Amino acid sequence: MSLMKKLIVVLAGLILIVWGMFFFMNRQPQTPEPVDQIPIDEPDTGEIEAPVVADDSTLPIPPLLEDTDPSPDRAEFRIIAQNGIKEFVPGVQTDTMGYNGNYLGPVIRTRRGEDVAINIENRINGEMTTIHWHGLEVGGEDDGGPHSGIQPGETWTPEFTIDQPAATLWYHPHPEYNTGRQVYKGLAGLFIVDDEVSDSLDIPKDYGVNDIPLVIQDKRFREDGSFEYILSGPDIIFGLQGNAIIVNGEIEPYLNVEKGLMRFRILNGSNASIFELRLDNNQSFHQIASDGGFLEEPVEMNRLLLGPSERAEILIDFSDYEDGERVRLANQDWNFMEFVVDGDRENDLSVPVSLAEIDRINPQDASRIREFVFLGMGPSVNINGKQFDIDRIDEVVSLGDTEIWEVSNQTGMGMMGGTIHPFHAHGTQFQILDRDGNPPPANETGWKDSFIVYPGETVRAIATFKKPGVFMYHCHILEHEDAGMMGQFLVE
Ligand SMILES: [Cu+2]
Repeated sequence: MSLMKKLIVVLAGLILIVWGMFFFMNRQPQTPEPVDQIPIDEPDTGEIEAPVVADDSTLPIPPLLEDTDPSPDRAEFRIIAQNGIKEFVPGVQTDTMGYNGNYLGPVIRTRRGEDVAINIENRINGEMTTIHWHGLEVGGEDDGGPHSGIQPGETWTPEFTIDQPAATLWYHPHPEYNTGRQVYKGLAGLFIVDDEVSDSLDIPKDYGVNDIPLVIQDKRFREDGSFEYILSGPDIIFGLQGNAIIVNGEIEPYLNVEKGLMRFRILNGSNASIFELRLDNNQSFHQIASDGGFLEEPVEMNRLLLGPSERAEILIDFSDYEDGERVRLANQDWNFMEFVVDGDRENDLSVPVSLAEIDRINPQDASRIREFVFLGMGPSVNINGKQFDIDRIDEVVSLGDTEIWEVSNQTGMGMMGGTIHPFHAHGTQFQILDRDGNPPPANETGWKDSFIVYPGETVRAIATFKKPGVFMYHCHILEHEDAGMMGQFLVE
């Protein structure tokens, strides 16, 4: 970067910091707010009003993508990234993007040990994209980071073997500077891995019936019911937060559920918002899986915190409800989805006592501790003092080594509390050792590829780096990532 550019970045950063300070006084950062709490004087985003919400919108279930290879050991899939138009509010059109459709994409479902080939064609008008398999343990060549650009009209075909436990992963674009916009417009989908453990567990497994994907995102709708990716000053600091929550692309939908145990595979697919999920009657539920697979045993909770890109599978028991009874899913006190109990459909499944064995990585096996420090604010966000440079490798890890990654968030230190940053690294799954020296909560004791780091906090996570190549580590607030809060590590 030239000196002039650096000066401009620093100056812009200072202006935004002052601006940001005013917003901190009026606004709880990081979780989206219902429309009626959004300050009416928020700049640059147009008039924000509640979109007209249809009260009869059912939850769309993303289709399972067809495997066109007849062999049981091999799968071949076809994905087309394309422009679309979607009416989130009836009669009002929003320009969107989707995979094989107008918004979001189908679910890619694979098995451990399977050889997979995926043909991804870019039909987006005049725009490069990439497709990253978030949470998948594959080599850097197939990972779909910023180096794997697919130009318009081109097709990219990564091939890899599924080599990890059953999990709910996802896929999304990862082009340099443009990830936030492409994801916001709708490019994202779930990637499910099955294995013998997921087969053998006595839990809801009927996809779309009692095993339900929930891709939860917030969008900032304008008064007319459309949305655009336009960043205001606070968005550059906090990331873009919406005034409506959509699930699988539908505003505040409802779902008929079995009178019994239901399984939900939840992805926080928002650009920047952290969700604190609960049922409106405070009924407890059980988390059974985190980002990279099943927990050892179910964790009972009545509030689930999920940062951008984090996943959780949960079981909710609806067996005590009457036919037609309604329970709402809320982000804090904001109900955004409704479950309607269908007394004609029952199951008698119960929450298992144990789920899966997880081989604990021994900290003694770590060859080194590597430090990552989140710093800066707004356009100056960085890791270890460096902003992303696609031509620079920041860290080199020996293939097969186990390392402890110590991630600390020193943004805004001594100023105003800083901002939360969710850390994500590609190509591997971590086990969290501790948060500020304390054991992680029970639902963070399984495999994790993304974890929230609070201002002032240090999280230590351990991983074995089994796949070679160049990978990204970054903040998963997409506006921060696009601003340069990202680095590269080479495993060789
Ligand atoms: Cu961040």
